Amino acid sequence: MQIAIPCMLIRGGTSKGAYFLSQDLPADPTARDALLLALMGSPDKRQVDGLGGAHPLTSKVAIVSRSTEPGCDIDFLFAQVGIETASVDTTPNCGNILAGIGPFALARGLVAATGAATSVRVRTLNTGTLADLVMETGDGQAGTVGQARIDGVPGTSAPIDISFLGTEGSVCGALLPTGNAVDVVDGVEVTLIDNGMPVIVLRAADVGRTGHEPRDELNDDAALKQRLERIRLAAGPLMNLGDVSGKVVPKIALVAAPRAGGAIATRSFIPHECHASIGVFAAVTVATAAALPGSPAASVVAMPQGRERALSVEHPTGEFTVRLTVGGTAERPVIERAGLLRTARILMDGQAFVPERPAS
Ligand code: NQM
Repeated sequence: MQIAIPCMLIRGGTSKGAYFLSQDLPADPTARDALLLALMGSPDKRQVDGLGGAHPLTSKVAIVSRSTEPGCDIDFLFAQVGIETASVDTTPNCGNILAGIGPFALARGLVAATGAATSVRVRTLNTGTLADLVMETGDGQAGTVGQARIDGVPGTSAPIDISFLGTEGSVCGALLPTGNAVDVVDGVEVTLIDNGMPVIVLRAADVGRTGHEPRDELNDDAALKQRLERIRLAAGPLMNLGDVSGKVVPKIALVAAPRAGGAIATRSFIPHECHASIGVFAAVTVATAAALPGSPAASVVAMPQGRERALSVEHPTGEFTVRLTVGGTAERPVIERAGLLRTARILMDGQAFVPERPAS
């Protein structure tokens, strides 16, 4: 016998995931995680017996419900499902999968369209972070067609405008968990920072790379990966994350001077594979690091000035523009608001099947 569970597959930004109503999954986290592993086909390098796409960007799950928080519409729990490991990590946020939450909530009747545009406030349960998603709903639908484009996704599709509220210290408890804009870890200057995602930001040049290498070259660079993992394991406890050997955070961002008219070039690791573009919260966090005087990122950024800044973050497949509202002082800038454009598209709505008793 197989169990059928209502499921949507949605591309959110540059990621893709399986979206579920929380009421359709077990409430007990252990039973839920066992079910998610079976649904995604993990552990298996190819995830051939499940819905996962055999890559960290396509092995993601969203668990969604009406919010229990006054003033919020939707609660969203993000889960990063291991591919070759039987792991389900709910530690970090995911801003790309977040982009698909609006269309999912609308399609499942958790929110109603309010005219040409509909705004949905989503609480990400992983960290308590809030985000406002604005979708085009002139035809009563969202996440189907549209004219917006983002680098890393072919063609155009439905725009989802996202504004974040209160992302500082989402997982680490503070924007700068060590209190410093610069620390030295394993002999390298880094910024240990969390503005929605724990990230170690360092100059690519400081680990002997340009920061402009193609993604495949970096993915084949075993010596670099070893070096970055050493830095990551040493940084984990400094970032209040403890032993991070089994965790997907912190991520790592190599930064360099821009080459394509943007503000800063990035190659990010999530954390063991080089990202095809850059994660949403990772981009916000790198942009935030670049605004900190004296930081490694500040030394390479071409920083726009003013209170409202559009910062173009270059990545292996193009660029990602982060809108920052910057307050505070020149010495101690404060990012009051971060916004950005994503797109999303509903790919499938149906039932996912898992064996009643998964084979051991
Ligand atoms: O940083 C990749 C992605 C992400 C996460 C990752 C993300 C974010 O591109 O907000 O979106 O860091 O594993 O989906």
